Amino acid sequence: MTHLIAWSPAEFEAHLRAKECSYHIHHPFNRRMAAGQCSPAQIRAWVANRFYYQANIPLKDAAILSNCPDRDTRRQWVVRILDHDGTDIVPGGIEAWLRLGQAVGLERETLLDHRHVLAGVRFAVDAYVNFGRRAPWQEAVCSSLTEMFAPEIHKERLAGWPTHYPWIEAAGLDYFRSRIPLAQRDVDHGLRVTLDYFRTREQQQRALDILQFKLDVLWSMLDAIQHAQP
Ligand code: AHQ
Repeated sequence: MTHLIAWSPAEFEAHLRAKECSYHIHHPFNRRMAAGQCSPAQIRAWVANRFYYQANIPLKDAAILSNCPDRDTRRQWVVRILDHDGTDIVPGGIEAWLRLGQAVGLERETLLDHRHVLAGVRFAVDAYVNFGRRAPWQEAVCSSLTEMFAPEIHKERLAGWPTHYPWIEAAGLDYFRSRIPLAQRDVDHGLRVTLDYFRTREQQQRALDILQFKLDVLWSMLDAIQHAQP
């Protein structure tokens, strides 16, 4: 086997970022949603199914914490759980998503009991959480790097939904607004861990494969939601 030379950190990051082409912003369902072509029922289905993903992020992040022996990394990673679960002072992302649910006409209980979650969405999200539990913690950190591309999709929703979906109360979009700085903070940390841990060219290719797995998780969720469209 020919011995491949490892990419420099800058080259490695560029290869990671080149996977943007597989990001779910390009999925046909998201293109239709961004163009204002979704019915209220289709928006509600998306919100209810994405809540299963949101509610599972803290479980995935707690699994990474439990696998990570490095105190400094844990001190940086633990904030992700509080960002979603909230504290006595800030309600957090899960509460903000429940607010989005209310803004599109979904009662809290119908999100919290996951009654609308599709088999394909549950399968994809559970695959992600189980990867977080079983993979080396550095690999699980690498899988979160789809958030390199998240600010763009949040900005797309904030720019388009008020015009395309005026029936959705503006406060419901607060979650998207809140994630933009948090995503950028999280990606800075996740990239430092990833660029430091995956050193050889074979390891760097493993990182690209892990990122593709997570891109497929997000893409599969929209496949399931699109397929179930009334
Ligand atoms: O709201 C999102 C979020 O909190 C996270 C955490 C991160 C992870 O740990 O995998 N990924 C992620 C994402 C969020 N929102 C998605 C969206 O489209 O609104 C994007 C998703 C991501 O890009 O991974």
